[in-house]
Amino acid sequence: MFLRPLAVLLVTAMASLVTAPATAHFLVVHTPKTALLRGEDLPFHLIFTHAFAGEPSMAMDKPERFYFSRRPAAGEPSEEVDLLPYLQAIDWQSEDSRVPAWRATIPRNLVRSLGDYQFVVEPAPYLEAGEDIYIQQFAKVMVNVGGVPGNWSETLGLPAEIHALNKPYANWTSGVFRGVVLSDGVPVPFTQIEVEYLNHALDVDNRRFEEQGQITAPHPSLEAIVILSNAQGEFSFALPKAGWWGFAALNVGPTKEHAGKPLSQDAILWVQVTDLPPLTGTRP
Ligand SMILES: [Cu+2]
Repeated sequence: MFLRPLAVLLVTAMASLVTAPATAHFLVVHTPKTALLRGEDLPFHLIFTHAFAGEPSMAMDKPERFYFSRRPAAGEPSEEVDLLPYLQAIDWQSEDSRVPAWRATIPRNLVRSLGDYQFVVEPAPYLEAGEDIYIQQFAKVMVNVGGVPGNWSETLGLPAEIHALNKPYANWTSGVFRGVVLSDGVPVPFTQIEVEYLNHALDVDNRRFEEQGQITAPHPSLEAIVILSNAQGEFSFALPKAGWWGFAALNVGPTKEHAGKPLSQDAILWVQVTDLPPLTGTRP
């Protein structure tokens, strides 16, 4: 009886080592624009990588689920639209080799209606051979069409999920983003969240990240910034730079084992940040 809790403790300790800043795996779910004026074809890339460093990337199996959730009309329950048929396998440059990744073009007729679209990727568990553990990152990106509000503030019942308290597509640089870490819908207090900037632009034609990152971090703790949720499972983070910021709550999902090995079910949320444009007019 003593061995098992000890083993769990050891596994937890090892998991925190695995997820130390310099080695933070991150499922990047990228589409160029999340605040749209009208429906248009939406290109997506799904890459299991290291968001700040841009490498190495890991081989990604076909996701178990890829869909969006939207509310057809005010007052109606949200519904899911399966997007798996749009996924295409690609190879993505990772150091000196190429690894499986995914792309999709979501046709504009699926995103014609005004309102919010919560895009979700539920990947298959990934075996991190170096640590002999599985990682499964439930990732969300939200798109809005036309500025009409929708279901952005709804949770979707994922095993590991970040509940957005701000619209992830409507953030000025320096604004504060807030969220709640959930495990099967229940807030997780004092849990670790990694915050990473998508530091390398996607070169989609050559299926690689651009070599030159935008930020050179003077210290590893500024590459993957680690914050904790508070006693209510909430966190906040001031967004210092335009672009994409990823939030990853690690090992919060309820399922802790897969195929006889430890499983880390992580929650990912991507937030797009916009610079304030040059000011015009007279100050009120
Ligand atoms: Cu890693």
